[in-house]
Amino acid sequence: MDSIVALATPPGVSGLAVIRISGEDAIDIASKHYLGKANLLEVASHTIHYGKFANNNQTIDTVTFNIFRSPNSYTGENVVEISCHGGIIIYKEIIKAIINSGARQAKAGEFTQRAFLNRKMDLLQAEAVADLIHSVSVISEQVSARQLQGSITKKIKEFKTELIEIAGLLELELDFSEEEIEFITLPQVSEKIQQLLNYINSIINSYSSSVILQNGYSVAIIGFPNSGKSTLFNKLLSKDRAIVSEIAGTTRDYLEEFIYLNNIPIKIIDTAGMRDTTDIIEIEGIKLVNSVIEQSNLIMVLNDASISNQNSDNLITTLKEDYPKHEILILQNKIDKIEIERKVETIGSREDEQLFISAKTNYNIPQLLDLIEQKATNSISRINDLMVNERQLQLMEQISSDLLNAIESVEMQNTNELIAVDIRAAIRKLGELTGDIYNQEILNQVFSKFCIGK
Ligand SMILES: Nc1nc2c(ncn2[C@@H]2O[C@H](COP(=O)(O)OP(=O)(O)OP(=O)(O)O)[C@@H](O)[C@H]2O)c(=O)[nH]1
Ligand SMILES: [Mg+2]
Repeated sequence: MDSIVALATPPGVSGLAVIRISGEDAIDIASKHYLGKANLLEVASHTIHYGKFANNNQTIDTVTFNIFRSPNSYTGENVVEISCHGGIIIYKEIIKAIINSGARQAKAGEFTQRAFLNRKMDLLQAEAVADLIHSVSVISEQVSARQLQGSITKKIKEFKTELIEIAGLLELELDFSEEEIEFITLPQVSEKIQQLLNYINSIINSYSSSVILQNGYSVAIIGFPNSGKSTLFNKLLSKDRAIVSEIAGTTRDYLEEFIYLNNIPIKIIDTAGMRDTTDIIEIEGIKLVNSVIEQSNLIMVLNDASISNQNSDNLITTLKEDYPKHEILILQNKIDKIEIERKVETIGSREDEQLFISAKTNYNIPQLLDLIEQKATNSISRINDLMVNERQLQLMEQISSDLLNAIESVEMQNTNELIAVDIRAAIRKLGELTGDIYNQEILNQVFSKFCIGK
């Protein structure tokens, strides 16, 4: 394959930058630019060579050439990694020179794609690489690292082997159907399939956890104008990010910021106050709020309890109707404004979860953060083996339905042939999952999410 080159580190001011070249001619191409003691064409794999990177006898930088020989490299091909000084000029000069000598600029994910094509890793591992690069939390990084080691692939391959065996036995019986030999009993078939089905379903169920780990657990602060949303937002972030004022309708757009609780990224979203309005900008803001709620994991309705602790009840009722699946937490704000005697009656009784706070004085804000942390932690508790992405989810759902069909087929006492059809369909999709079966479309889908240089 042709040789490709790209910057493997982020561009910008840094101590070092690493340029990676991969392909049959990688070492030949690099050696044309090396001024130093060794003969790069003959040096052993996994060795580092100090010297100058030169172009047309002009030194560009003092660098090291790190040599990896096929098949013992990331891509499985000959690989040279050139470590040069950081910055924005040097690496460009070096890449330009390498391209002039016969390599071409790598596309996004092309190094990892070659690693996959050379069987250095399967598709689930390749996807773990992308997840690792984009990891925003320790937990997702740990799951991706396990995935990269191939533990899930091993499990899936075991299940696949079992299914192939079952399908084989079922089909074999067809040849002997006259003699009524039974190689495997139908209850055995059902039980085996059920085991796999349970595993696949547990992974499907962990999808929402994966999404939360990747994008953050989203908490939307909703409420009437002036209830103190931006004040609370700033308190939760511990900085003055949003404008606070006594004028209703201060926040017109929405603002989002991340905090980390228990290593989970939490996206806090401050929104425009919800009310009937004719102000065109405010209407747009309120429309946006709906799209924000749609994507949030927790709705915190902030009520100005100094008006009344039931002041937002209409809003809460509407939210419950419009978003029946969303979790709602009611925050009774401005508790500092209420005298002690009234507090007792304000607390009242309510079936929804509620917390009394003062965004201004910080009253119960640490408790609120604890509560959010608890909810976020619960929401990701299901994740175990895999950071499930959309491609995997779709395949898993199809596999799940094939397996269910197979079990039903057994129960309906269908012919072995018919039962085997569903099992074969599941086997094929398991192959797509790990990348035993692939086509260009699947590869594009997987590798387009990578960055250039990986
Ligand atoms: N006493 C008291 N005042 C508060 C509290 N929280 C917010 N306020 C005040 O309430 C007013 C409105 O606060 P904001 O945070 O701007 O309210 P908002 O909900 O973001 O308002 P909009 O963006 O207009 O929808 C400001 O004057 C705040 O200082 C609180 O807990 N106690
Ligand atoms: Mg505001």
